[in-house]
Amino acid sequence: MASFPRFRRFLSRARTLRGFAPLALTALMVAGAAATAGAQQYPNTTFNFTTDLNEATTHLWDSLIFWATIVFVIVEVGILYIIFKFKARPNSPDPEHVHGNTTLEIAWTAIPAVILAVIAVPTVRTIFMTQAKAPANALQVEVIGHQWWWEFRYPEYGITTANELYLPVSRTVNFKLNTVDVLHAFWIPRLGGKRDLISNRTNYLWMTPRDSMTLKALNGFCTEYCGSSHGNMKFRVFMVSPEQFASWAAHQKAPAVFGVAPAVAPVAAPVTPAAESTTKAGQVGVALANAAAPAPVGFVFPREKLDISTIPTATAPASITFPAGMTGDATRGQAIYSRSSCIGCHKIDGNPMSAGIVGPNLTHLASRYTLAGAVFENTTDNLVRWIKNAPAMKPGSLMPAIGSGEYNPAIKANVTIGGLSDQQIADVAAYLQALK
Ligand code: HEC
Ligand SMILES: [Cu+2]
Repeated sequence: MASFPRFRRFLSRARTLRGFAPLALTALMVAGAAATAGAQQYPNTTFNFTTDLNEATTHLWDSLIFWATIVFVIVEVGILYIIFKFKARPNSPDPEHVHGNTTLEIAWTAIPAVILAVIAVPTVRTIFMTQAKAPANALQVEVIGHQWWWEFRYPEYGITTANELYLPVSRTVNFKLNTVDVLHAFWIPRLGGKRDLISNRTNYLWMTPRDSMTLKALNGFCTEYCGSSHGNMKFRVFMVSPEQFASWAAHQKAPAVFGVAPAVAPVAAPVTPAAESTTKAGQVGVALANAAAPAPVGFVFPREKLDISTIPTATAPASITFPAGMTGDATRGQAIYSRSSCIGCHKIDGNPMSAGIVGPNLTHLASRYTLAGAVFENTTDNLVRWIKNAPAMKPGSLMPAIGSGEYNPAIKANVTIGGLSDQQIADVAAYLQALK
């Protein structure tokens, strides 16, 4: 049995550790402060209470950590006690040899089994919750993974867009996850759990963002390695009020306004000569109004509300040169675009020539903040360079180099036939920038 003097020696040794107490306390306080500052300092932290989904998983995590910490402390104290108490000392006799101890063995099997069983209850409950079917009135958003960008469709609104997701707060959103090529995984850390996009299979993920998320800009990521630009396959999430969402959706749903022919006046029914002049005048008025009416631009997430972490910082490589200050002409650009390879890969609603589905839908490109998997800011400088040589901007990009004379890795040669001059690229960029 433990002799009392030995225990006192143990204690006196422990006392020499007292000097470290202030240090340990400081470390604890720093850790605590960091955890509190989490949301601002770590914009992509997952431990939030911003949706029902992450509330459930964060609670589960917190309670598991709580119980695990208690177990950890008990075990560590036990280990330290035994180390000090039973260590070999001068003249101590050989320890007693034992062969098994049924009571102990049952205890150290049963206790962990009970702990695991207890932990399993909230775990399984949370798993069932996150795997359940979404409520029927949820907002459906189809998420389609492409190497290396995201397609988002809102079937309820007839919208197809890319890399930037608008979500109304306080309505459940049900993501339907598919991929056109390899595996990807969809993750918006601030809103909760990630889920894989698997070939030939449909996965779902749903959550209800809280009101407090209104006007927050968040980051989204691909979290399943999917090839050379996996790290460049990001997206943005703009949390908005239901009214703002309705305004955004109404505008996104409408075709691009630039370059769309004014509505043709209906063939006039036979009219009496007296009425004719006014009718004609009215028709002319209508046609002019259509041609000149400023495009009603729907709600766009306000720039000043963008979190700093959602503004891309990547810059185009210096190898893609472009004459400074060269400006383009949107009308000319529309014509060039409409007879270039672009139309085979991109869709612009309102431009009947442009019906490709290989690349992102460009109908309202100018209402987006980012380009190419949210890797670049949507600026003129980046846009012209992207059109000129996308693969040099983003390794592996499935959009080919289009600038005349640029190296196109897809064909291991420089672009000749069909290549665009810098002026033509500036024109095309001006056209795309008119697609608000
Ligand atoms: C062979 C198909 C193909 C052709 C041709 C093509 N693109 Fe692309 N484009 C893509 C793909 C794929 C992407 C997505 C690349 C990525 O982000 O990895 C893309 C991305 C873009 C983007 C960024 C869109 C966004 O939302 O991030 C713009 C702008 C663009 N293309 C414009 C053009 C223009 C203008 C032309 C013609 C001069 C053109 N593209 C020709 C396939 C193509
Ligand atoms: Cu990926």
